Amino acid sequence: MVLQLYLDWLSEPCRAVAILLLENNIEHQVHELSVIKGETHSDAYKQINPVGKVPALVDDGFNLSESHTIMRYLCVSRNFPDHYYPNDIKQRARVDSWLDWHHTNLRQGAIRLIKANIYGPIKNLSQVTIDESRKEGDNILKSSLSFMEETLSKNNYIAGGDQFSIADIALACEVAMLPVFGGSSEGYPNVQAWLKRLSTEIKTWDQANAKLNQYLASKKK
Ligand SMILES: N[C@@H](CCC(=O)N[C@@H](CS)C(=O)NCC(=O)O)C(=O)O
Repeated sequence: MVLQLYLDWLSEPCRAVAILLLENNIEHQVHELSVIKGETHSDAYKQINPVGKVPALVDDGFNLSESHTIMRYLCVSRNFPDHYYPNDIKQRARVDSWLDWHHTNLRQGAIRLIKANIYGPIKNLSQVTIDESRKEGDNILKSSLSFMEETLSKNNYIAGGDQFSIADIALACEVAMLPVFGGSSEGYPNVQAWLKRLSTEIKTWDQANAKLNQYLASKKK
């Protein structure tokens, strides 16, 4: 059976996994769910991923969640070109380090802005909660983007090397998503140049980001 991928195209970790599959021409079947409509919490989906989040991958009866783990699993099990997840133990550790950093830094800032600006109004959160969340999110994003900016002033790719890795894919998907919930990479020229470079080097970037771009365009109207 071909790989089964459960995703919402508006979700950063989902697009990162999808890009990896698309770039490597790996046959897979997509099952679309809407996070905002709560579709990841249905009993049926919880059979796939009990945590109730996307993405999830099913490989011949083997269910896997967590985007970074899925990406590492795909790189190793499908023997993707070395630059995605290098075999050299130190280069690989550098990629892992940025993936871990992503979920404890940049993503934490994004999560707080999502809470303030997207879920705040939908879930009727108090103004105090919204303001606190927005302030925390802005502060975390500022320190995260500054750290990326400094790194990218020395390297073309976040974990070094001369080609992008899965750490670039994960982080680029997050940075590209920031405007959806009121964040921005403005004022970080090296981050913006890196994102632009990746959006051309990743051949399927536009395909994977089509729904996000549609959503952003509809918000501008
Ligand atoms: N650490 C997880 C995060 C997954 C995640 O937060 N997914 C969100 C969409 S971006 C989700 O499914 N949320 C559904 C919910 O929390 O109700 C990963 O990298 O896969």
